[in-house]
Amino acid sequence: MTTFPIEKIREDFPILKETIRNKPLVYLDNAATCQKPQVVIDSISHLYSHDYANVHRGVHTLSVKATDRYEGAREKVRAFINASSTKEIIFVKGTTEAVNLIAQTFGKTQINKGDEILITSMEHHSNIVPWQMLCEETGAVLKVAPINLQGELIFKEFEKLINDKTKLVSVVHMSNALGTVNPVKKIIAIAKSKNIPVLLDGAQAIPHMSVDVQELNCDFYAFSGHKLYGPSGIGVLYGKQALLEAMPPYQGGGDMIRKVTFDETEYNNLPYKFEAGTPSIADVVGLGSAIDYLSEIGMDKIAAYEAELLDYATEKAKSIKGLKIIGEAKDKGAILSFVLDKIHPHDIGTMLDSLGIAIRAGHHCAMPVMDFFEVPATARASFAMYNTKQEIDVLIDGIEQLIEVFG
Ligand code: C6P
Repeated sequence: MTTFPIEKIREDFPILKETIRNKPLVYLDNAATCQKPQVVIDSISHLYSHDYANVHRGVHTLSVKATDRYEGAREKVRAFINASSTKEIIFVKGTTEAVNLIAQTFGKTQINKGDEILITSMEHHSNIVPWQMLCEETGAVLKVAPINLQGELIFKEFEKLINDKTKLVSVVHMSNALGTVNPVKKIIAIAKSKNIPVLLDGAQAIPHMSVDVQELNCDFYAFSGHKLYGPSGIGVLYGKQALLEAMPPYQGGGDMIRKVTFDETEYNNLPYKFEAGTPSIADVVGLGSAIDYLSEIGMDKIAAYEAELLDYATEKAKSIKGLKIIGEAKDKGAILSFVLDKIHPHDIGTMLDSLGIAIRAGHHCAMPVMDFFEVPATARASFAMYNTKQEIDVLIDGIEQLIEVFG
């Protein structure tokens, strides 16, 4: 048993004191978005109350203060994922925008007719659709590496799909629908041996484990602030400097330029070349506070605690007759996707809500995963560091109750 400061952590999240339908809230929809600690809420409020102005534009004191806080948060992100420079940290709206940015810039300039982009069959739609759109525009081909019935990537098949035509490998670090943690180091090593760049969709991995982009040696890493205890509407694209330098801008406008005439425009240095327009200043600052908060607790401690939660929940779930877990990879993050005999996942979600338990029921924006497992949807309980075994007991009791009612 780890000595994880769970009581103190729960105190830090005001929403956890809410009641839903007269029951204490049991929030198990963290893969969709997670709740915010008071320090994040306060940092946004403090910025707007004391330090707010536009960034990079004014010589006045408030603008300098706001710019310092904005750029300070960029340095926090850099340190958190161990990028070698803040030039490699691009603020975007979220994982979805990060993948689209790569597709529309790197993709449009480096990927041509007949070239191949390799993904896996456990991807979120955000790591499928932007590539389909690019393939439609360029005539490139999307290749999909298969998974097995445990929800693991079949590495041998993945390896076979890499060839001279592969121009990008883009894979999810941790699956939102299954919880599978992909063998990303192995994936990157094989891609690198053939000089193929790798993009990791880190939307789910980032809140659950420590991520070191230099150690991983990935070329791009994308994640969303709202799944990392930070605000929604902000996310990060990490990219290796040399690749980012060579890429054209994503959008045109203020801040991404050095000089504009009607004849031509000279683009700004990294990272600003990719940050057109007034950014989401307060959300960046809030994300910086979330990173401070997590760093103080320690990502390794969080990972160890959540592994205990997942083991506990998995064991209990397995003891329920008629419950089938979807996604049983050996290496798995804190996500429990399941179906029940004869009860539709939406009914599971609605019934659990009446007990104050928030889970997600649906296809989780991963329809091909549902097709593979031949289910229309799953019920998904996803855990965060503020969840407890007692809450898992409430979930398991709730499932048992609904089996009695519907089953
Ligand atoms: N998954 C879920 O309930 P955005 O929406 O841009 O912040 O993140 C998109 C995204 C990309 N990749 C993965 C692996 C994800 O899990 C998500 C978001 C949420 O599972 C909402 S669909």
